[in-house]
Amino acid sequence: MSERSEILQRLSDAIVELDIDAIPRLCEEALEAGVPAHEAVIDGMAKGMEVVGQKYEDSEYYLAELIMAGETMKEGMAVLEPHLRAVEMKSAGRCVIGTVKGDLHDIGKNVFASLLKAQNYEVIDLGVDVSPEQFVEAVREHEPQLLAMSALLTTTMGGMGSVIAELERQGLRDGVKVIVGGAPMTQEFAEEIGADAVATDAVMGVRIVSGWA
Ligand code: B1M
Repeated sequence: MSERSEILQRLSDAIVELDIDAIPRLCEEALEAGVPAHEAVIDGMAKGMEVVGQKYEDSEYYLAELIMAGETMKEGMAVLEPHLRAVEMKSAGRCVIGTVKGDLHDIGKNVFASLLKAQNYEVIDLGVDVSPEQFVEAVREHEPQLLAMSALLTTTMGGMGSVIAELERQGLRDGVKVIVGGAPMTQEFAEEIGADAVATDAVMGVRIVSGWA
């Protein structure tokens, strides 16, 4: 195993083991070894999150472990976020972003927002559990070029369609590009709700929107 893949594996393992004390040091080690920050997030810590999710499905982990895994990943993000500058792209514009109503998952959204900021986007983050009315109001107020919505639950992703329908109803849809993201997204879903693009990982998402700039 190369040094890089060994470090990525250790990052993933630390998330699975909920090792909140070790994660900042491991992130520092990854950076020192020349691993780009976005790779440490996506190919390291987020891989561990997939294992955590699987353990939760297998009833090996419970809600307490999900919470702890989220906290552990946030500790790692605190170290890596200032270094999320590795994706080379031109761009700039304004983006309104949020996690849809009923959904409290924000780690992936925050990764996407950090990467956008690193590309000189002005990011207006509405947080989690954002209602269609709040999204539409923010689009009216801030007139962004980009609206980015995140959802991790299959039960909440439908809310994205309500936002787009409301933008259309209020005559705001043509002025903004819409990208939807999160693990349960599919191209078919994005087409069905009338989104301009879909991303199941944050780097992919930033590449897509950079192409629009
Ligand atoms: Co929850 N949870 N969770 N959870 N949680 C999942 C999503 C789940 C898949 C676990 C499982 O069962 N395997 C499952 C959803 C099942 C489903 O809908 N089919 C689930 C469940 C069921 C739940 C609860 C219902 C549990 C309960 O209460 N019984 C509950 C719901 C609460 C709510 O939202 N109303 C719940 C709660 C939580 C915590 C709060 C404890 C915590 C979140 C903490 C937080 O976000 N602050 C949590 C966690 C940590 C997870 C897992 C383990 C990890 C998610 C994560 O942060 N991954 C997750 C299992 C999994 O994902 N395998 C799970 C790391 C992150 C970097 O990845 O968020 O996928 P991700 O983001 C990626 C891409 O998706 C993409 O880029 C990121 C990086 O590449 N991306 C975008 C995301 N948004 C984007 C937007 C873009 C572009 C790309 O543009 C707009």
